[in-house]
Amino acid sequence: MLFRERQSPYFGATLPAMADAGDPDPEELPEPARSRVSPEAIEGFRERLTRGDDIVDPATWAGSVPEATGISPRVRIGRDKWFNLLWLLPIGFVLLITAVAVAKGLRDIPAVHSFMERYPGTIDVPDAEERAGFPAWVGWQHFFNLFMMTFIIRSGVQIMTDHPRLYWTRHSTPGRDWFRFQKPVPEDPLWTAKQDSVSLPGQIGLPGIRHSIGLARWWHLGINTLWLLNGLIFFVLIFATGRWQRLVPTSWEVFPNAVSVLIQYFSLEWPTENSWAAYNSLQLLAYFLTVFVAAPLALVTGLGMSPALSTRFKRISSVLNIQVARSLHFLVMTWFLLFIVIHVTLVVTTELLRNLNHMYAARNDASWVGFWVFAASMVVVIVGWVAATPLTFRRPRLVQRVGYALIGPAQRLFEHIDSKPGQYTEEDISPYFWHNGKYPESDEYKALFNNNFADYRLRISGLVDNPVDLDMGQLRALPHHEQITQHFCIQGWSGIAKWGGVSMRTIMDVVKPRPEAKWVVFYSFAEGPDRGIYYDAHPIEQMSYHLTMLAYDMNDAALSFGHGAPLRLRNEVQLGFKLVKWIQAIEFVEDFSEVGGGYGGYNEDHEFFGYRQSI
Ligand SMILES: Nc1nc2c(c(=O)[nH]1)N[C@H]1C(S)=C(S)[C@@H](COP(=O)(O)O)O[C@H]1N2
Ligand SMILES: [Mo]
Repeated sequence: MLFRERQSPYFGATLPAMADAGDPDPEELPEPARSRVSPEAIEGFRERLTRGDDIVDPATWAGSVPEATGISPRVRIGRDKWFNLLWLLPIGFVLLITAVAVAKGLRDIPAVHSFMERYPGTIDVPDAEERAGFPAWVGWQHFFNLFMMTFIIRSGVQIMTDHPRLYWTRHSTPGRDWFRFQKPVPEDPLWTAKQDSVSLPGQIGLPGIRHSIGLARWWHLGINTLWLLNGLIFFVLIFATGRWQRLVPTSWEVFPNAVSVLIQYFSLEWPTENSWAAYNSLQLLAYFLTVFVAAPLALVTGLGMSPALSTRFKRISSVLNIQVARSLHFLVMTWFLLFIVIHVTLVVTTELLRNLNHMYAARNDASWVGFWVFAASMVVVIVGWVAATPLTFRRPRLVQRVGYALIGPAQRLFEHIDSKPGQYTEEDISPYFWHNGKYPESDEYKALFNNNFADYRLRISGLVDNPVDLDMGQLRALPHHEQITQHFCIQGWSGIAKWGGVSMRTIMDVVKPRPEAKWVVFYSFAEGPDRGIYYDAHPIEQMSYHLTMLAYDMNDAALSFGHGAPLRLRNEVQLGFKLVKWIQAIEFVEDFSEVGGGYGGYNEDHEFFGYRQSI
């Protein structure tokens, strides 16, 4: 098995946690190589960048990646049996029929009959009249919630298709996924996470096409900030007006009453409703769980996937690691979907007009007013639904800009986290580490590789006092820095590895950036999927973080071809795509607007990613 070979030689052995090599003393650094890098040499790299389009053409998207369909979702049972979830449809149908028969039978039993007389379904609250009815703000918030949910769920599913597997451990080991809608991972040793991604129909996914996670994330994270704001206003208002009492169970009797309602629903003799005044107990529990458990859990599990936060809040992330967070985030979405289906079914089948009047017209009668307001609001939802994907294709830069305006402040905040090493030990190293990206194909790279990088020179230039050319010997002679850290790919997989190399602090001590230098651009030997060399820009502030380094070793062996030989970047507050592999040059710049397409990196230019991705 290939991934066994890639294990650390120490894997499984218990070794003490590693200490940080500490800040090297600049005085002790070896004399930097005499520079042969002229600013022009670096300018040459810029000419080899490409700009990227301002529209999305599905035919040429992401290097003309062909559409790929997944398979029906499966859950793993035991070591390697997979249960196809489509079976839940017939099984669910049979269970439903059975439940109806059982519930009807139960009602004929005298004891059950008296139980249901005792617990009719709705708890009488003495002062319920004070809080009866639905003010207009509830209706508005309900509408905004529903409208935004359509985008959040569609883009969320889209994000998931970029790595269509779920795990309970941060190792993301093939075959250890508990859920997947993609075939088993092929034996191909250089199989990439991008190859593993699947497409969705454009009216389900947002935007649907394969590997469109950059755009999907703007929708997801951007709308999420608005959705959270809507939720926050809702919380403030329900507590300020005392209406929270309609949503929070305050007596244990809610449970027997909920059971009673369940029997009533399944026996098809439905409870008499008076939701204007109070919800029945089952409804109350469902709303309570949705508002006070599922919604906050969606936020917490969402943030649990952030590299910056996970590296900072070690305690929390040891339990809520990225894969647990991602799995729970998916289960929360499943809850929301189930809730929506059942909620809508019951609204329609229990006094539809009265229910619509409650939520859409703030009145308690059976007139058609609420229905027409609802119908108008549905037009807005449908237009939004249908327009979202075409709009994303026509105006991807707008989606990128608005998304960044909404979520950028949080991302910038989380980036100011300079975590110390020591979060993981050798025992934590992943047995399998996914590959990703487009491998270098140039003759120049092949020649260097075949010569074991004897002729390799890392060129560092730009706004520095001391531009240098460093060969592998010189790089290895610089103070050694090691860290065991977790990689967070934007697509959703993760893995822990031990990286050995040179701290970027050491590099900066050698090259001495000028005060004007604000960004550091890393150029690769490899091209991106749309041609033009792969590059990415990082804020200079993060170059002196403890966990920012150039790695030439991985798990105590020289970096392999697939993982970025001879040199790759690690900056642990950022997502994987910013960690350029096969580095050939580094340039210090004032800003990146003149570099490539001007968005801060290859994926930023070509696939509308953000240049800060700490979430
Ligand atoms: N030159 C280059 N570097 C790259 C990429 C790429 O396509 N080209 N992909 C990035 C992405 S998306 C990820 S997740 C990591 C993957 O690193 P790995 O293959 O070592 O896991 O490399 C990053 N660096
Ligand atoms: Mo990635």
